[in-house]
Amino acid sequence: MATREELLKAKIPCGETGIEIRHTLCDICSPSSHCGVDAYVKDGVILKVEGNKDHPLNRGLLCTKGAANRQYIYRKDRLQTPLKRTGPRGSGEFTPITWEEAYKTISEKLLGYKRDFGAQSVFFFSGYCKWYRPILQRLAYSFGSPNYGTESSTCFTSGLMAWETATALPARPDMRNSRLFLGWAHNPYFSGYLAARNTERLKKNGVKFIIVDTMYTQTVEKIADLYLQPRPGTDGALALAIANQLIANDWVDHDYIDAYVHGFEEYARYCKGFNKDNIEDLTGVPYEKVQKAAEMIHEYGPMSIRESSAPLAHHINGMQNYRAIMALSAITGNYDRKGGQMPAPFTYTHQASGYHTLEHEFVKEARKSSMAAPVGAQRFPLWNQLEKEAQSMDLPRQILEGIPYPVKAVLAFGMNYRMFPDSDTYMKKALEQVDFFVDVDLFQTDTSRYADIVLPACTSFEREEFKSYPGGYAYYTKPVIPPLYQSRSDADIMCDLARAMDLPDPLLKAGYRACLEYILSPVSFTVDQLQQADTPLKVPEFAPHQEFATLKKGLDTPTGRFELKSELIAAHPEWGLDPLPTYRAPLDDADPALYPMTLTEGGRLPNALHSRLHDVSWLRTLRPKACAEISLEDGEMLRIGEGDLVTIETPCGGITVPVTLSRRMPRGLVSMYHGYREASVSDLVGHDRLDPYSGFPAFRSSRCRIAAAARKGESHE
Ligand SMILES: Nc1nc2c(c(=O)[nH]1)N[C@H]1C(S)=C(S)[C@@H](COP(=O)(O)OP(=O)(O)OC[C@H]3O[C@@H](n4cnc5c(=O)[nH]c(N)nc54)[C@H](O)[C@@H]3O)O[C@H]1N2
Ligand SMILES: Nc1nc2c(c(=O)[nH]1)N[C@H]1C(S)=C(S)[C@@H](COP(=O)(O)OP(=O)(O)OC[C@H]3O[C@@H](n4cnc5c(=O)[nH]c(N)nc54)[C@H](O)[C@@H]3O)O[C@H]1N2
Ligand SMILES: [Mo]
Repeated sequence: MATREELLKAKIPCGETGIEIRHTLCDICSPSSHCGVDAYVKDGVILKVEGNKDHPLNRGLLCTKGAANRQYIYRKDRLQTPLKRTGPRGSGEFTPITWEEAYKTISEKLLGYKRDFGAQSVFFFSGYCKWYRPILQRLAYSFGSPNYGTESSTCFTSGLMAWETATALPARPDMRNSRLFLGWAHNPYFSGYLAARNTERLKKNGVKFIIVDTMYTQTVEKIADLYLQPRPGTDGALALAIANQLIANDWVDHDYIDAYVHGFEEYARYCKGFNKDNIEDLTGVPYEKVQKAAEMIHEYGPMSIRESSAPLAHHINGMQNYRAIMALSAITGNYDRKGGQMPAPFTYTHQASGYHTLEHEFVKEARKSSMAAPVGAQRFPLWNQLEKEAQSMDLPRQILEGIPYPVKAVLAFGMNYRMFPDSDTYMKKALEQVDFFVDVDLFQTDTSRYADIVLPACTSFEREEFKSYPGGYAYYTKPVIPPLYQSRSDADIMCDLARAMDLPDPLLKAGYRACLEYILSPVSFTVDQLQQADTPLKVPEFAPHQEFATLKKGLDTPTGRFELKSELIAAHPEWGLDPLPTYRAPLDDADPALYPMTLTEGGRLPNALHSRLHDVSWLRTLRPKACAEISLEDGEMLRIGEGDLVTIETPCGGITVPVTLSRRMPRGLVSMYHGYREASVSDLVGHDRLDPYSGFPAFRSSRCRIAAAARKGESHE
C-alpha cells in the first residue's frame, strides 16, 4: 500500500490526497483547437494538467503548449491588482488601485471623450483571445462607437473575405470525404497538432496530397504526394497557372460551371497569361509541376482545399491570391460538394459547429445605422463593406493623424503592439500619443507598460465560458480554481463597465451568463444544463450540411452564383480593386541589388504562440533563443555558420539574432518567428505595406539582406 505522501507525490486523485480532477479547456492557441483538459486540483491549486479523454476534439491528447498550462497560469508576472500608471509611458511605473477606482476612472474618461469628440473617438480592441468577442463588440456598440477592431485584422478574415466575395459565406474543407487534399500553406505539425493527426489518418486511408509551401516542411516530408514550392506571395500566379492547365485540357466541370458559376469566360481568358512560358519565372515552380498538379486534380476527386489563415494573407496581394486558389474548387465542381469545400456558417465566434445561435442578432441589434464609419473604412472599402468592423491596421495611423476623426482612447483586451507591422516604431508611437489607454491582460507586458490603467484578467482555468465545437458540440465550463489574486474574467469586466457607464443595455448589464442565455436561445440546452454536464454536449439542433443545398437555393452574391468575377467589386470602380482574382507581384520596390533576400516572419513554431509563451520556461527551453533560419546553401555562400549572429535588415530597420541553418529553407529566404521582445522582427515590416483588399500586413514578404555580425561564441550577446 502506498503511503499518503507517496500518493501525494504521484499526484493521485483520491480521498486520501484530496486531489480532484476538474474539467476545463486550454485556450492558449487557436479556438478551433481549444482542447479539453483535466486539471488536478488540491486546495485551490493546480498540480498538473492532462488531456481530457472525453473531449470530442482532443480525446486525451495535449500539445507542448497545453501541457505547460500550469506554468503559464502561475507565471510570476501575472497581474495581481488593477494598476494606475505613475511614471512616463513605457516606464513600467504603476501603483495598485481598487477595481472601483479603476472602473470609475475608465468610465469618466470614456464618457468624457464621447461627450467632447463623439463616441467614435473610443476604440474597443481585442487581441488574440476570441471567447468574449461578442460581448466586447456589443459593449462598443452600446457605448455608441463603431470602433470594435481585433487581431483578426491580421488573421483569418482575409480568407473569409475571399469566400464572402465569391459565395457570401464562409466555407471549409470536407477533408474526411475527399480523395485529394490540396494543402496550401499547410503545416499542421507546427500550427495545429490535431489537424496533423487527421492528416496522417487520411494519408493511411489512401487520400492523395498536394502540398504548396515555401519551405520543405514536416508535412511535405511525411505527407505530400506532390510538392510545389513557390516563392512567398506568388501563390496567386501559381493557382491561375493550374487553372489555365485544367481549362486547356478541358478538365473543368462545364455543367457545374453553367449552373452555378459566374464570370468563367473572363476568368479563363485571364488565366491564359499564366503558362509554361512564365510560371517558373513568376513563382519558382517548374511548369512540369503545374501540369502534374492539374493531372492529379483531374484524376482524383473530390478535392478539398485548406488555405491557411495567415501566411497566404500576409502579403500585399494576399486576398487576391486566396481568391485565385478558391476558384480551383469552383471550376472543378468541388464547392458545396461532399469531399470538397462545404459552406460553413458560423455558430459562435467564427466556429462553424453546425447549429444556429443568436450571436449575430446579439451584436447587430446594438449597432445604430447613424454611427460614423469605423477606422479603416475609407482606406479598405471592401473590408468595410464585408466586415463592418474596424480594420485595426489603420488604428495607429488614425491615432497619429486624427483623420477622418480623432481617436482619443483605446480600451484593449490583450493588446500586443508587436502584432502590428513596424510595431516598435509606428504602433508604439501611437500608444505613446493616444490620450487614454486601458489594457486588460494576464501579465504585465511591454504593451501594458504604455497603458494609463491596467486591469488583471484571469485565465480559462479561472473563469466560466461558452465554447462551440464542430460536430454540433456546446460547452460551458466551470472555473477549476478561483481567479488568482484580484484578477477577473474579461467578460465580467466588460459587463461591469457597461454598468459603471450606465449604458442603455439591460442585457449587457445583466452579465455574461444572461447574454449567453439569449445567444443560446435557439439551442434546447440551457446554460445551467451545459455547465452541469462538465464536458461538451452534442446539441439536438445539430444539422450537418447537405451537399448542393446552398447552390440550389442560390448564393447571396449579386448573381446568386459562385462569383469568379465579383460583381460587388465591379459595382464599385471607385475602390480601384479588380473584380477578377488578378495577380500582382508581392515584393516592395526596394532595390534588389541592396536587398537580395526575402524575409518571411511569423511562420509558426510548435512551442510558441505569438507573444504569450516566450516567457514560459518549459516552452522556452525547447527553443531557447530568438533566432532566424536560412538555407544551408546561403549559409555557405555568406560564410555564416550555425549559431553565428547575423543582422537582418530591411528598408524599415534591422535586428541582430543568432542564425540556424536549415535544410528545410530554400535559398534566398530568411525566416524568423515573431513576438520576441529581444528581437522584434515585426519592426522590420513596413506599416504601409497593407493589402488594399483586406488591409492585412505583408509580414511574409519583405526584401531584406543579412550580414554576419559575429561568429558563434564571440561576445555580442
Ligand atoms: N504552435 C502554434 N500554433 C499556432 C499558432 C502559433 O503561434 N503557434 N498560431 C495560430 C494562428 S493565430 C494561426 S493564424 C495559425 C497559422 O497557421 P499556419 O497557416 O499553418 O501557420 P504558418 O506556420 O504561419 O504557415 C504555414 C506554412 O505556410 C508556409 N508559407 C509561408 N508563406 C507562404 C507563402 O507565401 N506561400 C505558401 N504557399 N506558403 C507559405 C510556411 O512555410 C508554413 O510552413 O496557426 C495557429 N496555430
Ligand atoms: N510579425 C508578425 N505579426 C503577426 C503575425 C505574424 O505572423 N507575424 N501573425 C498575426 C496573427 S495570424 C495573429 S492571430 C496575431 C496574434 O495576435 P496577438 O494579439 O499578438 O496574440 P498574443 O500575443 O498571443 O496575445 C495578445 C495578448 O493577449 C494576452 N492574453 C492571453 N490570454 C488572455 C485573456 O484571457 N484575457 C486577456 N485580456 N488577455 C489575454 C496575452 O498575454 C498577450 O499579451 O498576430 C498577428 N501578427
Ligand atoms: Mo492568426
